Amino acid sequence: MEVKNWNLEEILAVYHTPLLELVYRAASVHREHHNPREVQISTLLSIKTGGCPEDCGYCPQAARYHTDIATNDLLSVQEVTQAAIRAQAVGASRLCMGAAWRNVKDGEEFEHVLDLVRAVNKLDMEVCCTLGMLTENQAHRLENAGLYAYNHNLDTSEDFYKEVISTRGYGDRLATLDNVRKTNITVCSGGIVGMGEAVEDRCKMLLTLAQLTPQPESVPINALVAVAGTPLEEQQPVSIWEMIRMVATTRIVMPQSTVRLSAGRTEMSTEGQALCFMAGAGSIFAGDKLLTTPNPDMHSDLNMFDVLGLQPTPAYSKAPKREPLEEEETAAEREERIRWSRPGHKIAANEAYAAAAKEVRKG
Ligand code: SAM
Ligand code: DTB
Ligand code: SF4
Repeated sequence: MEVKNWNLEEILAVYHTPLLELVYRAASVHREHHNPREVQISTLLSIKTGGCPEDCGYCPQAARYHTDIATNDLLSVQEVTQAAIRAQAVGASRLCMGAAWRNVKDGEEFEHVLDLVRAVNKLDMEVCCTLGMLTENQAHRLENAGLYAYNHNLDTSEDFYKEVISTRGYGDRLATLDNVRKTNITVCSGGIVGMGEAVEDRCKMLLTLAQLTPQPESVPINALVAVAGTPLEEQQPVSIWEMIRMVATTRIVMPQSTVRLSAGRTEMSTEGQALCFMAGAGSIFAGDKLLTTPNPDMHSDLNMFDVLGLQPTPAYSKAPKREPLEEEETAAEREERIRWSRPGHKIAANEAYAAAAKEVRKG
């Protein structure tokens, strides 16, 4: 299929289309490429929580801020398998395992993650990981273990990113997506709305994603969950109309991608979410918790599916399952000299919140 070559002005024009016309147009594109009756139920599982060395201004898992989350080390194969089976029993066909890491490091912990991937893959669930920055070799090892998708968000535009994060660079995010692309793992990359960014930043992020070849198979759209103790705690919840516009614009600009209505649904009514599904959202995260923050309870989501006449998407409807492969013996030893960048510029809010957290710890 020929992919349209978008520019920023065109994407902005789509975003600013009168709302009902925008939803109608997005719904029409959605129907051409996806089954509008189906929405995938995905489940998030934090396999390693908190204590992260990064300074992402939105994130409750950054060790330098004082937030009220329970940290934990890597979950066992048994704990993950049980969580996956529970999720599958209520209709989930995809499990996304998240780790509060800056990047994947070779060694015992990565070997354990490969075991987790093999265990979930055996259950015939689409297995996704979000583990931070990833080298090409690590991507191949995850591929061999049967990983179906890798999530690594651009979060926002390159310019606004610098106002939110100083410990990692936008170029490294893109390099990680490129490494994933060198494998058969599908790419999942999107961002967050409501961090104080301009509409132009949202559209610039969509432009960057749309220009990837091929475009990402999945694009999660998160509404910021403003968590006490993080530098973005004072951000006001983003309006549902902006979420609908963002979902619809994503759908139009990347027609084949699964648009994932991700964090922030506790603030959204069923009616608001219905318009997001109409506008092309094809997945939700279900279960009481996202990684560390609350999510609507399963019962109310199943009720929403009932009211809206939606069905959960079965596993592997967009790309076939792959069986795990034997690893080449040399794979783990192949030398890679990756140096991830650390821009290290000053972000006043991040520094103030880190300093305040230090005081709390002292006291
Ligand atoms: N540490 C890895 C990384 O940053 O790539 C993986 C886990 S990280 C929690 C995954 C994504 O969750 C982030 O890129 C961000 O888009 C999203 N996220 C984190 N905190 C959030 C929040 N408070 N509200 C909305 N989305 C959030
Ligand atoms: C994504 O885009 N959103 C999910 C998933 N990918 C990893 C994460 C949302 C996290 C929300 C904050 C929390 O619960 O810690
Ligand atoms: Fe760490 Fe990821 Fe949170 Fe950033 S978003 S602080 S990298 S867990």
